[in-house]
Amino acid sequence: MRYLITTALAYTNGPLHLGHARSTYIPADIMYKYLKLRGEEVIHVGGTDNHGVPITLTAEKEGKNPEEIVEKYHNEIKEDLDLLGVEFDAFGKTHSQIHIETAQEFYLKLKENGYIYEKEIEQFYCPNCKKFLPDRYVEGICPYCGGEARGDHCEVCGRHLEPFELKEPYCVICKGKPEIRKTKHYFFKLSALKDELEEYIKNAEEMPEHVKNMALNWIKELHDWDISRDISWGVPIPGTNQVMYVWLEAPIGYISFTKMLGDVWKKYWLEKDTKIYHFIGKDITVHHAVFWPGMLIAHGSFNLPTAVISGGYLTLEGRKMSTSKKWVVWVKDFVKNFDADYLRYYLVMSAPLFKDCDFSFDDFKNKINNELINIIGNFTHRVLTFTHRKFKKVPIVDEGRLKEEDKELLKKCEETIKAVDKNIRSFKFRDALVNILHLAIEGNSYFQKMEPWAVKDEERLKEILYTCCKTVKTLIYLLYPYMPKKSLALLELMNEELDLNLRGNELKKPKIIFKKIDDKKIEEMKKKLYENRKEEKGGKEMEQIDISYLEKIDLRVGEVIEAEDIPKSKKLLKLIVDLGDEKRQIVSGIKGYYKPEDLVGKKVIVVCNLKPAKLCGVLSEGMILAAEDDEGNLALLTVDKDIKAGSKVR
Ligand code: B3M
Ligand code: ZN
Repeated sequence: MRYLITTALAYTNGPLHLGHARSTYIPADIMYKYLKLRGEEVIHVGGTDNHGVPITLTAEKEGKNPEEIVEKYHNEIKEDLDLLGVEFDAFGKTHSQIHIETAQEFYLKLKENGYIYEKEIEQFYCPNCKKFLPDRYVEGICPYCGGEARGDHCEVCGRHLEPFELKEPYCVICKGKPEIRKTKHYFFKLSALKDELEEYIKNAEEMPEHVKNMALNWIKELHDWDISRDISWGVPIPGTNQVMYVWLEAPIGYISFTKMLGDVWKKYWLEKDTKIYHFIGKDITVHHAVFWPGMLIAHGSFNLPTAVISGGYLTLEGRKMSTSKKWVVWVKDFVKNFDADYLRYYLVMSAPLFKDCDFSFDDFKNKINNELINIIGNFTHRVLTFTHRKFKKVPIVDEGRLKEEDKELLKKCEETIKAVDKNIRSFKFRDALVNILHLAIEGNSYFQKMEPWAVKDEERLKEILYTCCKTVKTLIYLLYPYMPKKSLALLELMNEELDLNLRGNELKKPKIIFKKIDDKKIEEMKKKLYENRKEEKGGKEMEQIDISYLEKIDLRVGEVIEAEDIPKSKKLLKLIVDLGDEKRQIVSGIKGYYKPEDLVGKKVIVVCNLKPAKLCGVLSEGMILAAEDDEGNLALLTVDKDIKAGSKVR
């Protein structure tokens, strides 16, 4: 059996953050290093995704051309991966000759096999810029909530939009008014592949259950796929002046980049007895478990994925990560302060790969200091220093002579090797790491129980330390895929090779391999992160005001006497509020948090002198106050004992 491991091709529109590392690259690298360690034929192929709207938008934002952006971030991404210790046999770019040719050949084969057809569609066109505008190049007013919206999505009410639904659309490049034009697009007949795809998914034995379920759900409603774009940045569709939709060509990169290795690429993509494992983040599961196998089936020559391993999301300090809100930790900033191996350990140990998990600096510090260092670090250090002091080298003894308790620990080593093998091969990276940790716990208690410092009989002492060293060697071997640098550093102290044998070599002078995490660095990184957040929230610290400023705001207690839904809007409710001497109509963005009927009778706090405005076409004469937290919870401000409607708030 041979194995091809691939990792999702990162968009070259920014460097890597901890989320990328956790969902995709670290688990893939563990799999790769492990299989290699076991002597399997395995390669890891990856690279970057250079086409598509995210790239051109970034280029425009940074005032550069797309090539420059691609070059810059391709290199940064590769450096980030090196810093993490992630190794590749081939690392390519989709903006490269080999990829463009491979993608075009692939496309022509789809066409030859009858899976491509033409259809006329309508698209926005900017007469000023003389180009068709992809969805994200058009902005305007959301027809549902009146907020500012992008061509495909309204940020205010969160709805998905079709570009033609936008009111007052404008071109994001020149702000001009686009027109609607007809254009001929190419479609991939995905819907024709339903049965084949279903059979493939059902029979994919190693496909994780949650991926299977997601894929089978998607297959129920398969639509054909518009695969052409009227832009110039991308892989040209042969015989047209359009380029391929980025999701058609990007996965072909897995093949193109394998070709960088020469003729062996054929073994992986064309010959039997190959397992293909795609490691990805869970948001692109359907692309890898449905669209991509669909393309491969339609093409007809290549091996299909054996498994799509989709890692869960990583939140940061309990909140969703967001690069635009600067709520993010970049790989390169992190490894400036902490060992990459500690990150690898922590991200695996925090949660099973398929579950979402949280990164918190304090938890990171605690797990590393109390678990990794206190257990694994402590055991390996004690054994190596003690053995060095006593014998200068690993004493080799006849295993047949060992005592029951020694044999028991050695048996535990064997069992751990088996358990780790089973777990890693079924993508249970955390379970395998727990197996390893348990072996170290057993090792520690054996050391404690045997009290080697009190053993006078030299032969017995040799047996005990042999057993300990063998356990340390097993730990080093099994830890290597998880923490390659630490593992090699321990190996160096043992003067040993990366295998399961003990040679009785001279030990090097012991030193501490697992150093505790520095509190100061944790505090520094946390401070930096939270400062970004402050900046994001209100620029600098909020300005101080005096009381007269507050007096300008007419705050009063109002009683909600009517509340009704505004069906067109996802967020808004229409309220009639009694202010004692008058009644006002107020539109409030609290739909989803309160049912209209539950609002009636509530006393709320109203800003009465706010300029009237129309929201979603409905007049609003004031605003009611509510508190909102970062997790999206919302609560209305109210009075804590009954008081007349109209009472002033001061
Ligand atoms: N470039 C990145 C993402 O959506 C995307 C992956 C392509 S893999 C073929 O996460
Ligand atoms: Zn324009």
